[in-house]
Amino acid sequence: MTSKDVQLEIHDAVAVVRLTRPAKRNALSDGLILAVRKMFEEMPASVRAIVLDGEGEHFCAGLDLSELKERDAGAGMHHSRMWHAALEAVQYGPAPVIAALHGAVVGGGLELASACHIRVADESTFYALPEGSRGIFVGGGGAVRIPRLIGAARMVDMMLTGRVYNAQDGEKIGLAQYLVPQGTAFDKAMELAKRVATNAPLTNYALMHALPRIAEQPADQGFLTEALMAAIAQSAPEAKSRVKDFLEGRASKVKKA
Ligand code: 1HE
Repeated sequence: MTSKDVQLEIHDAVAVVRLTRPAKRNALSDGLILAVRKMFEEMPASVRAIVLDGEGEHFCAGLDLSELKERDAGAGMHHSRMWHAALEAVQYGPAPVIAALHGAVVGGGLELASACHIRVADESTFYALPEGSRGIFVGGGGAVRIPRLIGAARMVDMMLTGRVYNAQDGEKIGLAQYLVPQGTAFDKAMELAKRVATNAPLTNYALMHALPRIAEQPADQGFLTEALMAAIAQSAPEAKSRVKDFLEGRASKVKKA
C-alpha cells in the first residue's frame, strides 16, 4: 500500500499516514491524492485511529501546480470529484484521523486537513488559500468544509485578500483544536490517537458518521437521528460493560482540567 509519496506505518491500533514528498513540499499530485484514497480505503481492520503527517518543514503545499492543465469544464469537474472521493475516504473512513500540522497548510493542504477530525498545529504552522491569487477556486471540498470550521466570511477574506493566518490565530478561529510548541505536533497527535483508539468503536463511528450529518439536519430530524444513534450505541455489549466498570469503581473518573 505504501507508495513513494505516501507511507503507512502501523503502531498497534494507530496507523500513521505520512506524505513523503518533502522536496515538493508534499504538493498533492493526482497520483498522491489517489494513493491517499487507496490507503484509507484499504486500511487494516485493526486500526482504531489514524495520524496524518507530512515529512519535511511543511505539512502540505496543496495542489501540485505543475499538473494544473487546461481542462475543459467536464474534465475539471471530474478532477474535483476525484479529490472529493479521496477526501471523503479520509473523513468517512475506517477510523478518526488526527492531522499533525506544521509549516504550510495551504490550498488543497488545508482542504485535506479540514477532512480530518482533529487538527493539532505546532507554532510553525501557517494557513492560506492562495487559489484566489492563482486564478482558480478550491476544488477539494474546501468550499463545504472550511466555512464549517471558520465561517464563510473568513474564508472569503482569505481567498480575496491572500490573508495568511499564523498558528496562534488559526487556533483561535478554529482551524486547529490544539496548538503545541514547534516540532511537537506529531507527538501530540500520537498521544491523542492512542486515547481515541481506546474508545468503543461504535462511539467513534457515531462521532465520524452520525454527528456531522445530524449537525446538518433540521432540528426535528436531528433529534430523531440522535435518538437512533444513541440507542444503537448504548445497546452494544461494550457500552454495557464500560458503564458497569464505572459503577463498580474499575473505570477512570473525569478529572478537573
Ligand atoms: C510546488 C508546490 C505546489 C512548492 N505545486 N510544486 N498551492 C500554492 O499556491 C502554494 C505554493 N507553494 C508555496 O507557496 C511555497 O512553495 C511554500 C510556502 C509551500 C513553501 O515555500 P519554500 O520556500 O519552503 O519552498 P519552495 O522553494 O517554494 O518550493 C520547493 C519546491 O517545491 C519547488 O520546486 P523546485 O523544483 O524549484 O525545487 C517548488 O516549485 C515546489 N512546490 N509548492 C508544485 N503547490 C483541489 S484544488 C486545490 C487548489 C490548490 O491547492 S491551489 C494552491 C496551490
